[in-house]
Amino acid sequence: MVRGDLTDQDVDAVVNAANSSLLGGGGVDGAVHRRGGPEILQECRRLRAERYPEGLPPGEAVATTAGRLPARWVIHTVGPVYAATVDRSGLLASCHRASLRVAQELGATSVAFPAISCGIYGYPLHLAAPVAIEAVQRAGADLDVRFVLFDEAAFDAFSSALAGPDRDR
Ligand code: AR6
Repeated sequence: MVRGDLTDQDVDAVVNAANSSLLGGGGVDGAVHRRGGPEILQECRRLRAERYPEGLPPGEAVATTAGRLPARWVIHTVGPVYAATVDRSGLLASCHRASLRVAQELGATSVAFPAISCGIYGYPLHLAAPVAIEAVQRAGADLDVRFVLFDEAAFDAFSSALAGPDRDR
């Protein structure tokens, strides 16, 4: 659990909170493409043409080079857009599981996640944090996993979720 910028992380793989188009956007996705450079977009375009003509579905993950980032790979995943009336936590958990699976296939030993869906996609931090943490814990992957939280609110929510529901007793 660290507070910081995903694009600074010196890990094998960083997970990007992308959208189905894989062609960039705002938030962490914008930062990844801006700092990683055009090589990432080039591979994303190829993935769209060859494997995902309709886009990457929410809950799935796919890797590209990390271009000029310190990491070796970017694992792009698409989180769910939050909706108060529909439980999309299964998709959010799936993003984490799928990203870890891709990381292991690549041979990565360390992975950094942002707070997927907690920005533009509107997922409340206190709901997303336990889902994300439990998904990673349950995956039981033999990897060094780090959550990189951009602001204090996100860091606090993820820290509380890691401490668990019994922390105040
Ligand atoms: N490092 C770490 N975390 C960051 C950074 C950064 N550089 N920048 C933002 N965050 P978001 P989403 C935090 O909106 O909700 C894009 O347009 C941010 O404060 O990046 O999954 C995509 O293309 C928040 O806590 O992702 C999609 O269209 C968290 O990262 C859409 O946004 C996620 O916020 C995806 O929305």
